[in-house]
Amino acid sequence: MFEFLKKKPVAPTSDKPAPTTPAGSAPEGAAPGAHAPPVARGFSPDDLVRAYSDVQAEKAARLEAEKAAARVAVKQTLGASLLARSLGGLFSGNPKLSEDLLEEIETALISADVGVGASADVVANLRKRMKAREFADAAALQQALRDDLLAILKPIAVPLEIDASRAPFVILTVGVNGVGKTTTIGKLARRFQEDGHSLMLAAGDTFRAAAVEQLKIWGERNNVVVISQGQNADAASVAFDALQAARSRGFDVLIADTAGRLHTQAGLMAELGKIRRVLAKLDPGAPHEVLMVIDGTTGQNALSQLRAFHAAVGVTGLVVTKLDGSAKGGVLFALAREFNIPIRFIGLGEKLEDLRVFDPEAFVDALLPERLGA
Ligand SMILES: Nc1nc2c(ncn2[C@@H]2O[C@H](COP(=O)(O)OP(=O)(O)OP(=O)(O)O)[C@@H](O)[C@H]2O)c(=O)[nH]1
Ligand SMILES: [Mg+2]
Repeated sequence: MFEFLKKKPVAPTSDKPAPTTPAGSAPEGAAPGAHAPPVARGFSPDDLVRAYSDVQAEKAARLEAEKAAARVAVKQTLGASLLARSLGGLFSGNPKLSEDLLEEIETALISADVGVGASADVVANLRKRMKAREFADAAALQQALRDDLLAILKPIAVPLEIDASRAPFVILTVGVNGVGKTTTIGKLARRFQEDGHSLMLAAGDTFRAAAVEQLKIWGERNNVVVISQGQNADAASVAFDALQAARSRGFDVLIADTAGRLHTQAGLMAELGKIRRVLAKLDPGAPHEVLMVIDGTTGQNALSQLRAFHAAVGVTGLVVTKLDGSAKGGVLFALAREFNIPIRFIGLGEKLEDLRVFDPEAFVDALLPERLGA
């Protein structure tokens, strides 16, 4: 990032006080200065404007390329899901329009976690239009199904934007055990770094020593500062320290990990509310994003999980992971219909690039056959 600035003579050094790491663990080689925003002094306003446009253009080009790659990856992964296989099986034989076909579509949707309500609505609309003779053939019906499915997802496809005016932009990551929170944080950290944001992590999963280590090791490898207090520390206190540190050291983004917890454990759910309140003492707007990670193979239980987490901590964005596994592919529709909470990313695997910005068109197209057979 800021390639343009890098080519310039070295700017005068910052006169900021030497950074400290309260209760933190700055990894070796992760000099805080390396993460500080570029120093503006020594450059003319024009230089800065040009540098900013360069960065924006670079980011836009990367997003376009990423979108195209994501389309292919989503098709490959979701194309193997139960929903895609069922719909593919139904449509690929170019079936006759009939009530049986509608019932089979409804069964395919319900079986793939779309939810009874959403499935019934979609099919009722298709039935109405079929009776009105709006469809000449199965291809027209499939097109209408595509539009209806897309209409469910589009309102909640809102990408996560880091608002630079609210730095440090605080992301609190929550979810039940083993859904992929910490892995997602690693993937997000890489993404934000590529976007030119300086960032810090808070090891807020204090239940297990291994959890703190997992994040610290990741931070060391990737030159990211991780604030931790070790096992059994108060998670809210870790988050508070981390926000103080991120603020005094001028970081753009702070991502806080939390321990996985069952949505039915009232005490643990209340702890999330405490983290939220403690952060708000330092910055009334924090956390700016409460990102809930949901395992895409969970099925309808995902709805109860989201309901409980939303009540406890006010979820503002979702990541649905493991859509590459035994996920049936439909749970996003059920989530979208019941909650008006944006799906920010989907997880298609364990590698860094497997976290994809949620693109509803790519998603729906991956579930439907490209062309109908004879
Ligand atoms: N196949 C697949 N595996 C994933 C995905 N995201 C995460 N995982 C795997 O899920 C497992 C659990 O991931 P973690 O990131 O440790 O999950 P967590 O939510 O932090 O777990 P706790 O902290 O124990 O609650 C790891 O083996 C990850 O590699 C995904 O999109 N697809
Ligand atoms: Mg974890």
